[in-house]
Amino acid sequence: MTIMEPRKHGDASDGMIGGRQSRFEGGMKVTGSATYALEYPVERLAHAVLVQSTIPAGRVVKVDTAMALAAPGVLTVLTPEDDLGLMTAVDWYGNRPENQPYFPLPREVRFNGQAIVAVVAESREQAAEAAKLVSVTYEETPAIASMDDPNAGAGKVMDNLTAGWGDAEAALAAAPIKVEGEYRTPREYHVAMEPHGLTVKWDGDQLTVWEPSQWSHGMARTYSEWFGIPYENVQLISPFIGGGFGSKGGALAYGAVAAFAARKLGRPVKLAVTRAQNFTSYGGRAATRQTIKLGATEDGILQAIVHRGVSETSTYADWPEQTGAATPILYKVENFSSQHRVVPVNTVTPGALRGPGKNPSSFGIESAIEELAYKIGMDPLEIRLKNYADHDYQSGKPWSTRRLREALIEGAEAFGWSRRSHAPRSMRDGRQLIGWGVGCGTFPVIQAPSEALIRILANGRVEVVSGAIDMGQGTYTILAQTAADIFGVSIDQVDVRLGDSRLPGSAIAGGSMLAGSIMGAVHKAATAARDELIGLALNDANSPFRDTGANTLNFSDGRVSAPRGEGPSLTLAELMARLKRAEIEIRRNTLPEGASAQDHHQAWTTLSKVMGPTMGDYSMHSWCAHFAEVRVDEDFGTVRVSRMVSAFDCGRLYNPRLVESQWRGGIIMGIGQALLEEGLVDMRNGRTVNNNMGDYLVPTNSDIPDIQVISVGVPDYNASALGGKGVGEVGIVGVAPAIANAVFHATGKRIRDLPITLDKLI
Ligand code: MCN
Ligand code: MOS
Repeated sequence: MTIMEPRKHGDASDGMIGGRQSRFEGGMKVTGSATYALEYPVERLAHAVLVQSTIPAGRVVKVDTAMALAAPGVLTVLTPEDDLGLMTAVDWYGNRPENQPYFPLPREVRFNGQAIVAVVAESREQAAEAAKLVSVTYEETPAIASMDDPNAGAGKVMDNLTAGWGDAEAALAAAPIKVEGEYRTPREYHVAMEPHGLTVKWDGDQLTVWEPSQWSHGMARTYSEWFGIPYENVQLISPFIGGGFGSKGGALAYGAVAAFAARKLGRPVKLAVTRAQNFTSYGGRAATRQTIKLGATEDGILQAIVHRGVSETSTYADWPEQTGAATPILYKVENFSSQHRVVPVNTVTPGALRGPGKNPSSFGIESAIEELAYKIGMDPLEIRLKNYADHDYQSGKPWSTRRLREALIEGAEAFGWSRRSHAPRSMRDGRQLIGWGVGCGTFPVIQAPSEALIRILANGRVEVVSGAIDMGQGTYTILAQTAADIFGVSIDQVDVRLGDSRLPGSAIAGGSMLAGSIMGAVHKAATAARDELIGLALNDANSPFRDTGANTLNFSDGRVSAPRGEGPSLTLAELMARLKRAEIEIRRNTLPEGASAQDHHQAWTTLSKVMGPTMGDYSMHSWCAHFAEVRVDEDFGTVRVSRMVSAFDCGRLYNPRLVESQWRGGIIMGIGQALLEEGLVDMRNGRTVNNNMGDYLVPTNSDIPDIQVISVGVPDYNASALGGKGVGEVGIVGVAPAIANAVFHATGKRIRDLPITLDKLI
């Protein structure tokens, strides 16, 4: 790319940190030259197709494979009868049960849509055809379809999610103003554009896996542990991913099945999970329900928050969708009590979906605070500012940075909030009722170690190498910018290699933690490589800088020169030639000095070295305020979001163009959550009814209005080495309540149950 302007202080050009460089790999993705996991040209490929259970609970008694095996092209059929000889892998934190076998095709059926059989054939079509001929006999047992099932029970309390201070019940009882509401969110799904699947190949005991991944090292570890082979024997390759949103962080049962089949057949295997199968091959966002009671003074000062939440989990693992995740930190409150339970039902274990916990949690608290505002006749913006939290009341720690007040004020200004009339149904445009609503969001700063390698080549190119992932959020681009910045070269001179477990270790592309982590490592490695080059240039007998008397060198405009512009000026290639160097290679990580090899392995392949937002001296989070305008058709009840303005504090932005795109993407998902998305469960058999993109609705372009995004952040050097906070998830948090609040303003109807569909309004 061309550098648009000379570099000035605080005015970074596109290719530098803080510049608006467009996506480094964008052209490859849109022209089809980016190769995805299922597109690798591997010879002698066999194709696996999954058969999923059709009952919600019970046991596979018998699988009749005779007809499938006799079908054309079929190579093998795997069933619960087969002992695949696999071992259970570690959990996210590195804990591993001793000698625990792993059955990716289990005999026990825990949910409808569980993989129980795999058919492998010469072609995908043959495998799919033969899969229809597999006949499964079940012994069915009673099932709980969802937490609304009368037999579901109250579930179990998650002690680690219980929070409290002051005396919330007493303060609530004594408060002159009280509001109480129950807020619900349905099952939601990632529906990334690229469905799941993998291509897998063995060379002896070396396993190569091409699989879309948010975490190449963590997934490689899982494969190595399943198959009892050294970690180094697995290579997980994932340079391009068509979206993950939390669904591609871990290896899944079908991956074990495909890898086993490949080993058994002595041939590479490809397994494409169908769109329908994607709905049950891993978990989406759990359905949630939460009750919030607020106590306040007559002039709207919060006295107490009592929160009780519950989410669905599976019968075999606890995944809490933490309804109390945002509740304690959005407002100043001296008396607080929160509890979260999980209710086991016959579903695949739910998982992380963009903004896990914070997202449904903000729907609760941001709706409730608005109900309080209306009860006392106060402007919803004013009540938020009035109860502004000066520090984190939960941890007792100061905020590292929290520009939520600025977000509320600047967002309101840009939106034109002062022109709002308070009463519901007081703004209209013909038959359309107009509503304006606000909602706040937050997401924690999560820190993790990372590693990176920098190479300066003889031809003057700079390489950045890391196993980190870019699933669309911009990792390639911001790392290229970092190297370009440090070496003072055009971004065209930088190559970035990512997405391979054999490359240096990296944080997961999850929890909005990757950018801060990997930028720190690349910055450190690139600075060290530049220092090494400076050292050589000042001391090497062949260097033109040797006799300049300089003690450092400048790197800018593609040239290396002595300070004050005196003396020689060389390109990187010219300097490398003079130094007779083929390459300078430096590897650096952000682990503490003296970390052991075991520490390294743990750091890249588990989450055991990850730091939460309050583990240091501060409480660190990203913040946002969303302002939504809706238009509700008075006759039909249809809701359209006609305008959004959102202001964010995410600290320093490494690339504002990509950040704005991240924020908009989150907001668009939030609009989908508010108005469209809802996984429907058949209460008779626990089946996911709308397991396709025709019936599981996500927003299209024509559902999305103009979205204005504003940054109010300042660099936060507690949050990360370069001052940025997390960006990828905070955008979705707080959108749904902003829209629900706008719908209330438009219609006078408070919808506490997402999505806001027209049947709930008329
Ligand atoms: N960024 C920046 N300045 C910062 C922080 C981030 O410029 N201070 C920009 C960078 O372009 C960076 C991106 O924002 O690549 C996201 O950074 P970060 O917030 O650290 O998030 P991660 O890199 O860890 O990405 C994961 C995050 C998560 S957890 C989900 S879920 C999500 C998201 O990213 N899924 C996505 N954004 C997604 N975007 C796309 N296109 N596809 C997904 O599946
Ligand atoms: Mo994001 S849900 O943490 O991958």
